[in-house]
Amino acid sequence: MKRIFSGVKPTGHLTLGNYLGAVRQWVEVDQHRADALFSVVDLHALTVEHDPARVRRLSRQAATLLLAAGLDPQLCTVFVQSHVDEHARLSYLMECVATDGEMRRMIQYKEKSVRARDTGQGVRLSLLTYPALMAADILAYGTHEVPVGEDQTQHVELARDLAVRFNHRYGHVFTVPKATSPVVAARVMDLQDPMSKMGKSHENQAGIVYLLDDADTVRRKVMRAVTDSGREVVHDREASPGIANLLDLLAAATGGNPIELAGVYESYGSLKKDTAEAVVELLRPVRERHAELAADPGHVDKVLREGAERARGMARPLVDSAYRAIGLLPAV
Ligand code: AQP
Repeated sequence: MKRIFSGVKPTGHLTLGNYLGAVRQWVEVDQHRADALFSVVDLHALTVEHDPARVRRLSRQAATLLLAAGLDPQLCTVFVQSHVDEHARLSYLMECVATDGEMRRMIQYKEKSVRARDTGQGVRLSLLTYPALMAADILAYGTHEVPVGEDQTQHVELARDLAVRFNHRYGHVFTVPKATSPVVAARVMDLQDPMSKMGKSHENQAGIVYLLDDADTVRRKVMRAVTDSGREVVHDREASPGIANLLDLLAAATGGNPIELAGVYESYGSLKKDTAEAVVELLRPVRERHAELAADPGHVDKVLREGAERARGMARPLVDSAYRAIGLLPAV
C-alpha cells in the first residue's frame, strides 16, 4: 500500500494557507487512499528563537486542529514528531549524506538567516541543517508521496536526492518519495502582501487568516485585502496578484474555477464580500469541532500516544537498517 507522510510546524497558529495548501487534501483525499502519517513537526519549531511554553501550546493546538479538520485516527496516524526518536536518529545520517552546499541553497535558510541576523539573534545551526531532519521525517517511513503546498517542494526534492545517494552508496534502504500539491490554492498569498505567501509566523497578522479566527475577524481581513488600482476582475497573478489570490481563495472554498469566477464579478467589493463569506463557511465547522476537542484534552493525548506508538513501530526497523547499511555496529 502507498505510504504518505506530511506535517505542520508549530511556529504559529495554523493558517488558511496551511489548510488549503495541505491539511484539507490530507483529510479529503490522502487519509482515504493510502497508509498516511501526519505529524506536528515540533523539532522544526526550534530552529529560530522560540518560547518553550508557546511551542508546547501551539503543538497541542495544531494536533487538535488536525483532528478538528477531519483527520481520523482510525484511518491515519497522527502524532508529534519529538515523540518518535527515529526522526532525530535518522537526521544525523542524513547530515552525513548531504553536503553543506545543499543546505545553504534552501530558500528558507536564506530568508530566515537574514531575519535572524537583522534582529541580532544569531543564526541557529539547526536552521542550516533542518532539511536533513525533514528528509529523515519523510524517509523514515518508506514514504512514497508527500502532499505539501508548493513552498515545500524544494525540501522534498532534497529528500529524494539524499535517498538516491544513500541507496547508491550503501545499498537500497529508502523509498524515493515525490511531492504532490493541490491544483487550486497550492500557494495562498498574504492578504496584505499578495506577492508573499501567507505564512503563520509573519509579523503583520492583518494579511493572515488563522483557522481559529472568528467570523468577524475573517470578514474584516478579507474585506481589507490589498488589491491593485485597476477595476476589472481578472485572474492575472502578475498584474493583479491581490485579485488573483481572492479568486483562488473563493474557488478553493466553493469548488469553483478561479478563471471562470473572474467573469462573474464586476467589482472588487462584491468579490471580497463573497470570498469573505465563503471562507467563513469553510472554516466554521473546523472552529466548532476544535472547541469540542479542546474541551477534551485527554482524548487528544490518547490519539497522540497511540499515533506515536504506531509511527515508532513503522520507523524503527527502517532506521535500524539504515544504521547497519552505513557501517554502524548493531547493538547486541
Ligand atoms: N500560504 C500557503 N499556501 C499553500 N500551502 C501552504 N503551506 C504553508 N503555507 C502555505 C503548506 O502547509 C503545510 C504546513 O506548513 P508548515 O507548517 O510546514 O510551515 P511552512 O510551510 O513553513 O508555513 P508557514 O505557515 O509559512 O510557517 P513559517 O511562517 O513558520 O515558516 C506545508 O505543506 C506547506 O506547504
